[in-house]
Amino acid sequence: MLDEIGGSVDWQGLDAAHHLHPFTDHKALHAGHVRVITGAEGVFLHDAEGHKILDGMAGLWCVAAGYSRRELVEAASAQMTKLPYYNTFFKTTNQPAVALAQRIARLAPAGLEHVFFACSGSEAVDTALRMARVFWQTKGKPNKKIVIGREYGYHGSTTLGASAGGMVDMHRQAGDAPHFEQVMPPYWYGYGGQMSEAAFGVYAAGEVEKKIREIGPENIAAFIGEPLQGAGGVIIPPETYWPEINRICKENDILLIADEVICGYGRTGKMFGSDYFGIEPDMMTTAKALTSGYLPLSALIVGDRVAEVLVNDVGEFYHGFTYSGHPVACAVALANLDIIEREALVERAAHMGARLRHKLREALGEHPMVGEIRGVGLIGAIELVADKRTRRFLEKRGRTGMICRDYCIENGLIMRAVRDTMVFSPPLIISDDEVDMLVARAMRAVELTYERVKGEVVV
Ligand code: PXG
Repeated sequence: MLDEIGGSVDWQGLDAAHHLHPFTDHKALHAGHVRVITGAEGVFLHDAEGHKILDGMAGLWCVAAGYSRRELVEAASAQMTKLPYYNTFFKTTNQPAVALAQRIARLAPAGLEHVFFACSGSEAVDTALRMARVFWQTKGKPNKKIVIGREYGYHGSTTLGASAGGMVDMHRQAGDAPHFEQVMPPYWYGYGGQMSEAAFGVYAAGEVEKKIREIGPENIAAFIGEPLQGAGGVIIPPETYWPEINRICKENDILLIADEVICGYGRTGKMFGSDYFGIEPDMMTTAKALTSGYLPLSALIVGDRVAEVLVNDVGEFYHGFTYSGHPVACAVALANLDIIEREALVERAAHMGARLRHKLREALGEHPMVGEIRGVGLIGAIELVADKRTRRFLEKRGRTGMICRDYCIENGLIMRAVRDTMVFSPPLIISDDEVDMLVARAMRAVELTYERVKGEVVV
């Protein structure tokens, strides 16, 4: 047991010797310092060196209910004692999986009534993409295979997920399956030029329409998009964008997949990002906050149009995972949704998010290096720029973000840097005082960063 090994173990050395990390340059990691996280409670993490750090990212956008929730531990323990595992393949099911599927169908927008379980967001995306193509095959349109995604989109790290996403570094490393296309993201701050946000939203949606005309709707299975693009830098589309996408997908008979892996279960101040933005999806991929990250679980929520074909016409869908509908993960998800509903965490995300943005704007809104502070519910971003009047980014994009991220950690706050965009997504249970603490630490980090790069910034 770890505790029995005690304090004499060189965890960092062993990590370097044996542990391969996700999305990591290992040589750079080994030259530096890996932080050993040893515990957590509420919104705080503890590391092996005794630091207590405010987790402004809720892990990786997932720990909605906060750390150290006994209820979730007890739900897992009770289910492990009763039925730790059984599969859902061969004419079997289990009670937590059924109860959770029903619960999710109740929470989801009308017309999305069926749920396919997997373990990760990537697997949910992969499932959605295969299901979309099988849907069209079954309808006698096997050429409808192409999936349109967006630059800076993130849909996970399986080969199909990487290909659907818009991260070019992933495409370059064998994440470039055929039949995927990308269009511009609805990133007004970066790409909006002289257009108003509303006009730019229509313009960016028009790029999807243009792409459809170019490749022909008879070749396109689906459009996939995050309601707001999380990993790409919390890119929040203008409110004109999604209504246009709804229309374009309908007119061209293309399935609309909303990737709700970050937005789902309250992050935006609504239960789903689709509720917030008025998206009318045929399928929604969800994961992360479904269990608050306590166990790996994802749920693809399937709308009636696709479900009817799947159930009545496809025959066997040759797809699934050993752990699809895992009873322990589903039991934890049920307990987690109890917390989210009982503590009104969705509503809390809306009002705490408003408070957080208000306080950030008070603290940093006038700062010469801060171009924009944006957010929806408890997810948001601070754009660090060279010239806030012209929205010009800093030279060597990404360098300043890294500096700021390191100052955040030194000051007891985890924020992620995406290029020079500082992003945050704290647990939905964050309190007033903790919001104030987050803002004070972010402000200090931005000021320290400014001292390092102010030569580049127009005052
Ligand atoms: N879709 C979206 C929208 C995501 O944000 C996935 C799919 C894939 O989920 P899994 O569970 O397979 O990781 C994600 C995951 C980051 C970061 O650095 C973001 C994610 C994962 C890891 C890092 O922002 N999002």
